[in-house]
Amino acid sequence: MKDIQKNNPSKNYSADSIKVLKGLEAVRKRPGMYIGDTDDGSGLHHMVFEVVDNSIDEAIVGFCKKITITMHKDNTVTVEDDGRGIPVDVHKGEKKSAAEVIMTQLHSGGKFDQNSYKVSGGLHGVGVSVVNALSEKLDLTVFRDQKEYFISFKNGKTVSPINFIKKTKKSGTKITFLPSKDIFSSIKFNASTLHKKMRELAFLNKGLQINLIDETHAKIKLYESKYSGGITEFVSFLDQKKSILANKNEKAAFKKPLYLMGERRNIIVECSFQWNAGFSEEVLAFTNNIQQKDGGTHLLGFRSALTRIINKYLAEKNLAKKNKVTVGGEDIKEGLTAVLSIKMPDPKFSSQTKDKLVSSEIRNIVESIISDKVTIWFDQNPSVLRVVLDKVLQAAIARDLARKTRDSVRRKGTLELSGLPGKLADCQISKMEGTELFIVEGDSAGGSAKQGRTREFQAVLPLRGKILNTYINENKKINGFNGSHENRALSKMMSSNEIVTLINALGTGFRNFDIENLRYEKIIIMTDADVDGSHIRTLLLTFFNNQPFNQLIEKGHLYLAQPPLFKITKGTKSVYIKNEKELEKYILKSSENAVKKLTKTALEKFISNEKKKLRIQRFKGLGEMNPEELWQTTLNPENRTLLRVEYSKGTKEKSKEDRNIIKILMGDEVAPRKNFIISKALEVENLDI
Ligand code: 0RA
Repeated sequence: MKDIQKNNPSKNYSADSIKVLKGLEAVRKRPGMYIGDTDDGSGLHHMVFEVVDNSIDEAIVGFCKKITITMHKDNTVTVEDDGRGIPVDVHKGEKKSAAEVIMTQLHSGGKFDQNSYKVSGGLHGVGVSVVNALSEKLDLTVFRDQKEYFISFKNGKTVSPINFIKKTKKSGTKITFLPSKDIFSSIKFNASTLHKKMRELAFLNKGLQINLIDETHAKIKLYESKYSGGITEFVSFLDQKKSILANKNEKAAFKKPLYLMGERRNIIVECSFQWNAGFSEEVLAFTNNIQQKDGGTHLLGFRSALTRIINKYLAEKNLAKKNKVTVGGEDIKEGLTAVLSIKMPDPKFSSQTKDKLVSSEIRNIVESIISDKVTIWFDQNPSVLRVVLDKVLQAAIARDLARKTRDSVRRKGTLELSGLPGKLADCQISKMEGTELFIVEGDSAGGSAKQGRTREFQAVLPLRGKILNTYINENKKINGFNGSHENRALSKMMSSNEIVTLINALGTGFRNFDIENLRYEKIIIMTDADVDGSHIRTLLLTFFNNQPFNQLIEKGHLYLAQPPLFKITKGTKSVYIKNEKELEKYILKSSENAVKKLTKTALEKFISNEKKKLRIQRFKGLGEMNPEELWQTTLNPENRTLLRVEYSKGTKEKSKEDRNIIKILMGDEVAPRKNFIISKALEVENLDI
């Protein structure tokens, strides 16, 4: 407030500096134009706001500390302040006291004079004379120069000139008015409407005490508003309100909202903001204490400053690139609560209602003040910066995720009317019981499986290439503040189109995962018996190990198919063998008698001789099997072997040990994995490289 005082020439006020523009008849003829709607209550309440705004002007220039508004039983309202008091000296041209001129002439009063600039608000900036014109009765008491003066009006017309009443130590202005019943449909004031506005004004004018006394009921009510924290307290208040409305504790990102203030070219910019864990945005913009619900140039300046700064820090720390996202204004908005308040002479608005600020020079001024101050703030508070960057990144990641899901839904829609992924060859039975989904590697295996299956209860989903490693460290919680860990985890999974397709086929969903919606009883991973195949199997198992998909493991829905590795043909007869061990067993068994006589070393020689007699085919991939072979060996429930995926030692849930091994094998750290491999190297029997 003091800052304005320095530049404020109104201290040298004299009655001469008041310009007389026109009379009040126009106001009574078209009250709506000056005060707002006279039927819905808004105009009626603006009567009070208009008077209070004049007192606020006194507060802005540093002379008024307290404003009291009293609602009386007879519908009159009193607004009293402890400012300098309306001047009472005689206006030379008008031969009336300045107080009388101010109260009876439209557009008179210091604020319309360039020489006695004030940053006054007021809904229409029309001045107290409008209130006088629309009041059946108005009493003005001025406490100034140790004297008390009184003057009264009826429907805007002076009853008798201003009178000295008595000596006083008080200083200030007291206005009591009764709105005209000829003008307003109802003259009953609403305490909560007044209280809300008074609280807002108290937030916007740090340290100013505004009391509202409601005497209209048997029990007198007092509403006190005074905020030494100003707009910082306003932001905390709005944030709490948001939390209550959302019906959950949306924890704030940092302890106290950030606050900054700066002045450039006679324009004061004040701003405070905070992020919380919610999604909604609330940014209020004010010019000279009046809110612009449609924003304007000041808000544009604020937004571009914030977006620029945050992107600058993200780039410096290489964070956007690392997370493969681009951060935009909408990510910064998420969970943001802000109050932007500027005070400037002669603001330009797009309309009478002042809902949008259009003064063009303001954008750059606000942007540069906010950029400078917020940069300093972030540099001095690196921990706050970290939380902000993390929050914004999470929003960007989640947005990216939502887009991917949308795209996948769209793709689905264009490829198949059923809403299932296009690559899925679904089964015919619609109920879940007794059905199986084979997840196979590559299109050629997919082709064999699609032809070899029993269409009635078996579905086939071919995956193209390798899915990403979706290992997510479940013990890691990121500052516990916005569920960001889950977002990050999901986003990691969703970055693979193959997994989005898989989840769509499963039917469970992922954000609102529900195992009840699982579309198949058995989910069977069927990969080739080579290194790539085992790798893909590992990656799929890693995916199913993540929450919430691990419920499929816990409930026993996940299986591994056991396709054969060898086909042995002896004459016209063929047998399929799972692995090397089984192959040896087969050969030994087929020549059991001969074997009995062999010594251990000659053992091995025999096998290699027998092998030569047989035609042994090693399947390099499932694609090499014809559909009939695949059915006979791997798909047919009568012949096949399936391995059920379980957590170790028959436990339904993951043990600490399981967790640890999964972390070693799939986590980002290389060293523990290397140690594990070295320690197990000697146990390796079948190395396929
Ligand atoms: C014109 C000039 C000055 C003060 C005011 C009006 C004034 C108006 C209202 C209305 C309610 N309370 C008010 N307080 C002050 C400046 C007077 C000076 O320079 O001393």
